[in-house]
Amino acid sequence: MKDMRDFIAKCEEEGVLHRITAEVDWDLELSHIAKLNEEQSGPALLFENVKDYDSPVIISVCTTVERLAIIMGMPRESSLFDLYDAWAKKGETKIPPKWVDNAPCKENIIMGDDVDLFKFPVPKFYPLDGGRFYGTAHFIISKDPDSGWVNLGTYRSQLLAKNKIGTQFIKGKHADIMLKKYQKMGKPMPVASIVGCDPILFILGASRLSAFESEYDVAGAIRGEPIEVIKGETVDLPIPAWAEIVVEGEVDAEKFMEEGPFGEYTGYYSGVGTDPRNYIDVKCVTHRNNPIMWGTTVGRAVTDTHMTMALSYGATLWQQLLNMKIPGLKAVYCPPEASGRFMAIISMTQMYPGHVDQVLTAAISTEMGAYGLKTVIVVDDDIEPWDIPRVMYALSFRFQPNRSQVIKRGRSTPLDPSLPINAREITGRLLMDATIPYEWKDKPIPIELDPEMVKRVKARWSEFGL
Ligand SMILES: Cc1cc2nc3c(=O)[nH]c(=O)nc-3n(C[C@H](O)[C@H](O)[C@H](O)COP(=O)(O)O)c2cc1C
Ligand SMILES: [Mn+2]
Repeated sequence: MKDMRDFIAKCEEEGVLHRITAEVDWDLELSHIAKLNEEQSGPALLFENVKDYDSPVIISVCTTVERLAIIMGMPRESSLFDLYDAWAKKGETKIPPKWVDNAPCKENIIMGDDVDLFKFPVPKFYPLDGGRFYGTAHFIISKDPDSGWVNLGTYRSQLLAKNKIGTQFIKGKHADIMLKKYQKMGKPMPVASIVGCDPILFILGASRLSAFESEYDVAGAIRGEPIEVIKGETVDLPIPAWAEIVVEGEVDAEKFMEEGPFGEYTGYYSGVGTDPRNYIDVKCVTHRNNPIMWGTTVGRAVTDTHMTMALSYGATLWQQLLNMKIPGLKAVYCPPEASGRFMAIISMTQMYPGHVDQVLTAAISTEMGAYGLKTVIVVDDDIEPWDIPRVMYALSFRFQPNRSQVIKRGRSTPLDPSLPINAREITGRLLMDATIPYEWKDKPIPIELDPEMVKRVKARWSEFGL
């Protein structure tokens, strides 16, 4: 799969994409159809007749585990954990991108004053959103001025003017770290925003790889071949050759525009009004003929964004835990209902006293877990971490508050609505031990049915009228 068009073809073959030919308004109508469709685990939607526009919009790409499996090139019936495990293993080798000289993303090149982003069918998602959001299922490419490390990060972009889109690089995100270096050098940071491409690139844009790791190299590793890239027209950055729409420009750390709010994946609006934020001053746009605009729904779980995060965050957490080489780890589950990032459930085989405590603290020490992960639950290996009724059982009959811990301080996400709106930088964490302690000599004796009696009862079953 090299681009969005391959994904569409594959989904049509598998019967999980639906084309909507009726006219639909980009103003709330499109996003509301998508949200309601996602609540019933519907197909990916390709809107071919968007009011005021000639080009299509695709949405609900990542909403089901089945479609995530299609994107990863895995069997349709794979579980989320199968995808984590494949990602963790393939992602260990890195395959850097390959430069090409000609690319479909250059079919149309628009420079300077001719740039007009209102020519693309950009949706407005929720009633109190500050405007239309050009960048939801997109990512921003930037380069570290010291090391040349190329980063892909998904940071929302509001359409602010015909040649300006907002950015919201939350503190410590890789683009934020880079932007601060450009600021010290007294220069704006060259960037490119990519819309519509091999979906694995967007999922990687939203994943929390460690600093100095390029999302391109991991995408290549998952694909088993390098991602094809081409130089930008005005920026010295590698651009995915098969992208639908490429916005090139620069971000000046000292220039701001009013941005937001946006109906976020927490189910609440980010903030209460607008906030001054940096923006991309667009110098050039290149796009394919009949470019496909791509959006992702946010809002209350579970939507497309939650599924994207459940894969990207869960897979990175699993990979980073495996890299710690702790014995006994069996599986991890990051529930989509928690957006794959507020809660992690880990199942493990205990091998020594204190082993569970090691795993609980390891999870919040990974790059992934050190950011916003609030609750970690460890269960014994007889329970699958995605089997929520069994997890509830363990939380009732094995969990003991006195063997669990509250960590008072850790890095939070400023979007967590459980914290006061002006104090969201630091979060607490809860580490829940829902296992039977390894060191207990006398363990509770589980009730097993008598096998002979089961046989006898089954033989007589019809006699009981059951
Ligand atoms: C749809 C969507 C929108 C997102 N918006 C933002 C955002 O506005 N700001 C931000 O810092 N992170 C945002 N994220 C989360 C980042 O993509 C994620 O933290 C990622 O790790 C950032 O890349 P980096 O690790 O290379 O900095 C968003 C994720 C998704 C899926
Ligand atoms: Mn990164």
